[in-house]
Amino acid sequence: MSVNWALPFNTKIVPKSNKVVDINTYKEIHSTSLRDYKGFWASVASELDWFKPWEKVLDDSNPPFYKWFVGGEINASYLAVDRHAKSWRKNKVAIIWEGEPVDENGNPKEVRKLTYYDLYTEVNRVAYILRNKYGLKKGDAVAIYLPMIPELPIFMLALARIGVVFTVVFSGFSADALATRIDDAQAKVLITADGGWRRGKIVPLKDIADKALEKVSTVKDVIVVRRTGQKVNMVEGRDKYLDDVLREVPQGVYVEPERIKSEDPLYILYTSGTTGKPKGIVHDTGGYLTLLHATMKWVFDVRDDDIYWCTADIGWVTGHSYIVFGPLMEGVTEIMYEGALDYPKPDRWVSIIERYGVTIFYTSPTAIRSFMKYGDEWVKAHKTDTIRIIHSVGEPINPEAFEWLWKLIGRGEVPFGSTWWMTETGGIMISHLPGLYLIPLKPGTNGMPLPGIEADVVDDNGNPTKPEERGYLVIKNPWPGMPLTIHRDPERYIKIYWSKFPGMFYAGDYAVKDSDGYFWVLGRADEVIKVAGHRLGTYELESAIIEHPAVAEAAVVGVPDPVKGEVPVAFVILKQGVSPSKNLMDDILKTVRDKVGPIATLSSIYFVSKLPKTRSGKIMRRVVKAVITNQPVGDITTLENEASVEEVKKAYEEFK
Ligand code: 6R9
Repeated sequence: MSVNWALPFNTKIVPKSNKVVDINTYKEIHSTSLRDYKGFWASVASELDWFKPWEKVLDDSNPPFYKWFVGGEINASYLAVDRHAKSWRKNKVAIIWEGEPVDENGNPKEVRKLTYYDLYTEVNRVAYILRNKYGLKKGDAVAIYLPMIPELPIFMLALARIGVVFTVVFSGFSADALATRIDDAQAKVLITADGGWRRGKIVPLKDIADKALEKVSTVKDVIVVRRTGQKVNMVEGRDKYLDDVLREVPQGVYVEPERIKSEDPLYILYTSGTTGKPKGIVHDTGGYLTLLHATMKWVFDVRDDDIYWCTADIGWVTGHSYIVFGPLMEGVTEIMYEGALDYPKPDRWVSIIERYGVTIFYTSPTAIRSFMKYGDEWVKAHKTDTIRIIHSVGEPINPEAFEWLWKLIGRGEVPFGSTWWMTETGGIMISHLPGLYLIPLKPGTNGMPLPGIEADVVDDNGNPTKPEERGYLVIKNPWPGMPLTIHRDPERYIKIYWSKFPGMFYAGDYAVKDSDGYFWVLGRADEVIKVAGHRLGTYELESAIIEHPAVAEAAVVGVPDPVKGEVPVAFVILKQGVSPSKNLMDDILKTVRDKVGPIATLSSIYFVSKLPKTRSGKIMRRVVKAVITNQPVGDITTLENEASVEEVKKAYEEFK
């Protein structure tokens, strides 16, 4: 294959597809959908199976606490399993799962294939114990801390079935992070596993969970899934293995799915923000499922003969929406894997594509850049011509990474988009739409807002920016899938998202619209960083550093990284009398890993004696970041101590 690299900037690519339209046609379709966006979304929602139809499409009497499809009754578990189990899809494979350990030939030792009927049976069995043995009911909350095994979606669906709100905590978070989330959600039961496999090692989830449970008082019962099989501490009367509990379940149990009100919560997912502890984003049921249904069709164009693969972890929103609820609701066959994409060999990901004949591939720019680093040969050794659609998510995609994957596995012809959305939006908002109308692609862009979604880029005063001018990304209309609130903190919900620009949802991202009207999301405008696509608050990392007894103050900023997009670096002021050392550095790194989790590894620590601050004493991270990335520092009239700028620069350059 001869590859013509480096497409010029802003190249328009017309993929092979019968859905291609020009941008003006799309703009017309889009503005028509907005003329009556409530009616538009109502027509999408009517494609779902409701137990009872809604009385009102949108209750907007108390903004920004919007309620979609009020009066309607629905159940996510019913949509994801019962419907298929009762149809011709009964014996269709829902989930193909492979574990991490491999045999001497490099093939996965464990592969589980669950049909829709298997999934239906398991969800009912688990729902039965949750309701009958543990007494869980509507209004209760449960926390889930599991690795990527089929029991994770099974528990999520079982809880949704009986109307119990759950919060999934990513298995790369620490005991402290788990405890904070359990406590905020007031979870009564914790679902975990003995461990999970990651890069040849066992992540000791039960041990971590035990530490978390020392700090919280709400959890009365713990259910442990046996995965890795090592001995773990089981607390009498509190902890039980799932297989032991399931043994008591009568054969063929059926748990009637609860009739959930559309505006009732489905789950809480914690995410990082500018300041303070992580926020519990609460998603509703009817609106959320409507957006997922639309995006599965428009963005992924799923069909019954597809093998769909979203490489995210279910611990993040991408996994909730596009591994669990979206694909299963649509009845697709999907891949789920444990471990890493490049372990034990750099080509694990392409070997999965080849082994199962993946047709739709949804991944992240960080993953693509890490594959690139290993070289093309690993990819070329595998058959990937089943691929027909690619999308990426989590961070801006650089044109080089786009082009590399598009040419190597997309044969330079398949639709390939970068879907913009966030935990708060519930599902995809800005994207190319291979299943609906496809505008020409451009490497690096996000494309256009979906029909029914009024997104825009505005300046500091909330006015639309001119083409190519940087501004803030906002959403101007309510949309199905929007948050209900921040759990136990509605004031914060208003303040963070709805106060910067009255009447508009502020996403916290910088973006531009180009002269064709395409959206390009550039990155966060706040103190959030995306490390390998994972969302972290610099504030959380700083709070962890400050817990170290030798540290007086700390500022964390994200700096560009060729693979991970961004990595966190810390500038630390030590307490009087403490001198910097390599040991101290390692010790601070360990503190952060213990407090937040292995995903929060600082890439470097620089010791300084002062940090740029405002006269009121606030650390100016913006200035720190500008200095070390060689950008103009901008307005520093509020800076209290100019010498600090030089010091940060010096510390960074000396140790770089
Ligand atoms: C789904 C998810 C949200 C933040 C968001 C933005 C960044 C996500 C992107 C993207 C550019 C894309 N982001 N997708 N930036 N292009 N296609 O990632 O949710 O973890 O809440 O992060 O991720 O900065 O604000 P979440």
